[in-house]
Amino acid sequence: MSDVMIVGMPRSNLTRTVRIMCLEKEIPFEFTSRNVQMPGQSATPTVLRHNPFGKVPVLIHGSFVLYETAAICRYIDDNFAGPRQSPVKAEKIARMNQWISLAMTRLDQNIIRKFVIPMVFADHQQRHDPAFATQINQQADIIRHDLSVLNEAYCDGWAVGDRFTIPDMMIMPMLHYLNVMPGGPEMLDDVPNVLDAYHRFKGRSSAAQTDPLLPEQILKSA
Ligand SMILES: N[C@@H](CCC(=O)N[C@@H](CS)C(=O)NCC(=O)O)C(=O)O
Repeated sequence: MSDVMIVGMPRSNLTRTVRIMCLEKEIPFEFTSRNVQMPGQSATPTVLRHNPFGKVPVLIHGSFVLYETAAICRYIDDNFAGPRQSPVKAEKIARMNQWISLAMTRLDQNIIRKFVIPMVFADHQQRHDPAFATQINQQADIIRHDLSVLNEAYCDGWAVGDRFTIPDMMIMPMLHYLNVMPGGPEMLDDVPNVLDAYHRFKGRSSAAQTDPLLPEQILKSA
């Protein structure tokens, strides 16, 4: 039995990030969704016991409990043997930290929390409300802007040069969701460097092993 446990939801993009991290680092781990809330529901006592903010993923390593995706990824990279998932040179480390920060504070909000989740959970009435459509269209414009910035960053293959590192583990699962939303594939078609990285990500074993198996398109139209 492994002494590393990831607590999360199979379809949570951030839970997927830390599972990918463990796989890329080649460390054995267990993944559990037991007693974790369903999406959109209140945090369960189990999750709250591990994380007072009620969010997943949570890492349990022996008696050490850690929450926040970025902190978990850095902890795994720094404390386990296995292939290093971060660069070595100071400038590249700084660049990696810049993208980790942006992925967690901006991209996750703009793509997942303000675009994917509202569309997936909108009821029939909301979906036919012009104000909702306006809000989603405005959000799509923000995402297009963010993707155009990412496209420059991905000019050498990944967010930080030619190696798959921690920010890619954060960003690629977000793009997986974007790609199954109405208009998502078109947004990705406009950013060839990002699209190419996304295709290469899908070819990785860590991506295949954590695939949330989404339908090809979650919604027919917004
Ligand atoms: N800042 C947290 C955010 C975690 C987060 O938002 N997790 C989502 C799943 S991807 C969650 O727990 N949602 C369930 C809920 O809000 O009840 C991190 O980086 O780990």
